[in-house]
Amino acid sequence: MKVLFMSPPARDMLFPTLGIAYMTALLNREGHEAMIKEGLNRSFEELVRAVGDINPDIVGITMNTTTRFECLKMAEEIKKRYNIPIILGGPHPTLMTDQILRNYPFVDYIVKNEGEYACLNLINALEKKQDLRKVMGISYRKGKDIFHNEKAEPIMDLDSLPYPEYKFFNLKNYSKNPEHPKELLGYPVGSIITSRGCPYQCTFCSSSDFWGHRIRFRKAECVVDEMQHLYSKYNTKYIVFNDDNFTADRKRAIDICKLIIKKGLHKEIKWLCRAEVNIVTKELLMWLKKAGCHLIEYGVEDVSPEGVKFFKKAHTLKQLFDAFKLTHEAGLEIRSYVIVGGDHETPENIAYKRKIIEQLNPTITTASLLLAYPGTEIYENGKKRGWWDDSVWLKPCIGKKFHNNVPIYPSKDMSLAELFSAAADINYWWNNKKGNINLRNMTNTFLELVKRRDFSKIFHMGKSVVMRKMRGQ
Ligand code: B12
Ligand code: SF4
Repeated sequence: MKVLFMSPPARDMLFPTLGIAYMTALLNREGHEAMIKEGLNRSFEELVRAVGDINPDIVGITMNTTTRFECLKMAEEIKKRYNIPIILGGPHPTLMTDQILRNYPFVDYIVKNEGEYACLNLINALEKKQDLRKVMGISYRKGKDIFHNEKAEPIMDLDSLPYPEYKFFNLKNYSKNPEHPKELLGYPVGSIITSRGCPYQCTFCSSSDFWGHRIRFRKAECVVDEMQHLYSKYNTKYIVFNDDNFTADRKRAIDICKLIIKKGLHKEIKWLCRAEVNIVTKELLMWLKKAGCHLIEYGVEDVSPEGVKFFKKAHTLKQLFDAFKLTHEAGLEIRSYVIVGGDHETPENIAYKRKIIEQLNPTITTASLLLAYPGTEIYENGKKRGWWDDSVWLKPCIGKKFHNNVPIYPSKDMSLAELFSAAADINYWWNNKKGNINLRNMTNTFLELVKRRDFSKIFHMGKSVVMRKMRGQ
């Protein structure tokens, strides 16, 4: 079958979308004709018109919660113009399957959770006109009825999957991102995922439910072969490891580093990864540095005992300090992710967070508002408290209660506008201090708010700039 995978229009992306690249590679290996039209730097009209030119048998769109309306609009238009069957996959359709099938008649199939084999089995069954009842991991509409099949088994041997197919991405388009190392701007950027699943259950995250609580790892050899493949075939000199926790198995992470060095790839490629502070050791960090890692991202989220408890983070303050100290000593840069908001959030807690960030001294800090994504504990909490219900996903979430089309989790002691200003303030304060203020990102946020006519946030953004100027920051 001729299958076209698509991502929605985007102006800025850090690296190519792995999910649709994996499925394209698998379908092609299994005898189908799969391809990708990516949304980066393409307009809505360009993407929809491409479907007419390519004339596929079926279109698959990758969708998360923030991109849901663009994806649905694309699906609707494609159906209207070409009457082609549509499959959706990704976090949002997995978590809100029934709602999507009931409300959007132009969506024919949803592939839930991990997509590779479920999608392949669906395409095979459609091609052979077989009964879909036996295809695990999918939901679908038949006439007026909606069917939800059994969940598919997780893929235990991730190394049996082919490498993601990159040839349909313009990898150079990702190379201009100011967040990437300056000396590598202009080189194609690659992304690799070496494990799936997460044993933790942070209250704001749906990742562990989506992929499973047991981590499935790829072998070190296979990971480094993929790096070699990206370098030899695409001249990729910058790679982002997209695992939720790249170092979850310390021995495997060190083995990957040793193999990178053995193959000499550390001289050619720079890379970054994400880790949890309670896992890293001096030895591990030393190997990461030697093997070309330049930046490690830690999910700090909050630092007070109340905050750590609210988010169900697994670390202590001591582990944070120890990990940051060792990481600095290893010569690695650090990005710390922090969250503003939660039942425990107060102006005093924010001041404490800032004080600890200063002591931890990361290279970059990214502070985000606490947003209630579907499938998370905080989303369910909010539902029980009557703050929102599932209908929130059906309409554009505009106004001060929302950010990026997702509800903001309210705090007792701070208004939503104060939370918004506090997050923007931390980002500006720390990143300005470290000399990495990114004008392009600030401008993009501003333009996005204008586009959504979110005047309350524009007001607070402006107010916080004026306040900073008055404080001489
Ligand atoms: C890397 C990453 C990013 C990158 C994006 C890179 C990119 N180009 O895709 C960056 C850093 C930019 C990013 C940004 C954001 N991200 Co993010 N991100 C991830 C992360 C860590 C890995 C994604 C990945 O590569 N996975 C590996 C591939 C193989 O999986 P996949 O793409 O999901 O695809 C599989 C299935 O979903 C499915 N599938 C996917 N698409 C399709 C399509 C079809 C047709 C089919 C059949 C199947 C299918 O099959 C695929 C193969 O198994 C995930 C967490 C995770 N572990 O997945 C979070 C995650 C996807 N991100 C998340 C969020 C919330 C965000 C942000 C909103 C954060 C923010 N506050 O700004 C933004 C949104 C950006 C945007 N506009 O979409 C959430 C999404 C939750 C949700 N309900 O949508 C996740 C799940 C993390 C979480 N903690 O909950 N993110
Ligand atoms: S935030 Fe990270 S550590 Fe926490 S559950 Fe999600 S993926 Fe796991």
